[in-house]
Amino acid sequence: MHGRRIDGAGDYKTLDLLTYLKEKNDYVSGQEIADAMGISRNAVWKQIERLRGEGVQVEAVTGRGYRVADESDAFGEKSIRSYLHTKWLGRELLFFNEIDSTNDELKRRAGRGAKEGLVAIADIQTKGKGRRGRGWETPAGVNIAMSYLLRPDFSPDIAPMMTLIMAMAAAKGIREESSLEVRIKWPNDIVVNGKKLVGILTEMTAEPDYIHEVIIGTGINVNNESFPEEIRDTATSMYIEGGRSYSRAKVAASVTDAFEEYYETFCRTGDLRDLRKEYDRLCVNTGAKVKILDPKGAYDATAHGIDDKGELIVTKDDGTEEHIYAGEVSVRGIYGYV
Ligand code: BT5
Repeated sequence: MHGRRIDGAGDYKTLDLLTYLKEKNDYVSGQEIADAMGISRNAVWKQIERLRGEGVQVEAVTGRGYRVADESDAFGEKSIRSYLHTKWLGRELLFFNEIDSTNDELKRRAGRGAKEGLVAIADIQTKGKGRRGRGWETPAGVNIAMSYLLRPDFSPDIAPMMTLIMAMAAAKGIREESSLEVRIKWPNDIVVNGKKLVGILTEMTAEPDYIHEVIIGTGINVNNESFPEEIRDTATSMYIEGGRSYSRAKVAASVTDAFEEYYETFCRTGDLRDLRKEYDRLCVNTGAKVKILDPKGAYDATAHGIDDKGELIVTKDDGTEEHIYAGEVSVRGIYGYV
């Protein structure tokens, strides 16, 4: 159904040096690396320099060889790849120290025929985008800005469901790498302690009945120690909530692993029937009182979770049931920012 590239994982010659060094977990001589990977000593040295450029601390001891000392701060193509377990998503992975917006970069590449599964990740975004023309802060050295290029074989009305799947993947990946109680605020914000940790922006190019591409962009606040004045009360980071720093490479890889798995489940049916339960479990609105900000007038209701299309099922105080598609939903008394 999808034009996916499924790469074999095991070819030693293309195996990442970082993965190799981590598996060895001890000093390995330059010659041994060169033999194992089928490359020259000079190429080994160049790859080690690249890893160091990504922030991986590679120790070199005369007579013993190389060893990975510390990679917790590393964030780059090699370090992310070394944690990634996907079959097709991110097998082609672009890393940028600085870019305008990872969504915009994928849009440019999609226009030139880039394939489904391409992932772009950046350290800094100079024009990070939020929804409806808003901006997204992506300062140096602390955030993950990550976008996926997808070409689903479904009608364009599935796009909102893909955003919900992204929210699930972000929540799952972050939970796997931390003990943080992250929750989804329907439809797609990720919150901890009532503050926003992750933002998602889905953009689609489509004909009325055919999708050219869907680009899903995710911004994750990982190691931010503080935020600009305007968002200080509403934004948070894994560092602020967890009291320690986290490996951005690991978080990015875990989220991407989770997305591929959820997305494949979604593709089997073209809706969320097999993911609803999991979504509801992660969603902070399930069972909670919500205020529906309907353009025709706001009203109070109780949320029960999502339906197969990702719409929020609510009952009004008079007992009637509604399925909320568009419009904003706020949860009373829980969030500082709504
Ligand atoms: C979003 O918009 O939450 C979607 C953000 C998507 C960002 C990703 S990063 C990778 C990809 N490339 C892009 O260019 N974008 C995507 P929205 O719900 O409109 O929230 C934006 C609002 O959140 C802003 O107006 C600020 O008030 C606030 N904000 C800005 N930066 C923030 C941050 N880092 N953390 C929390 N809140 C932030």
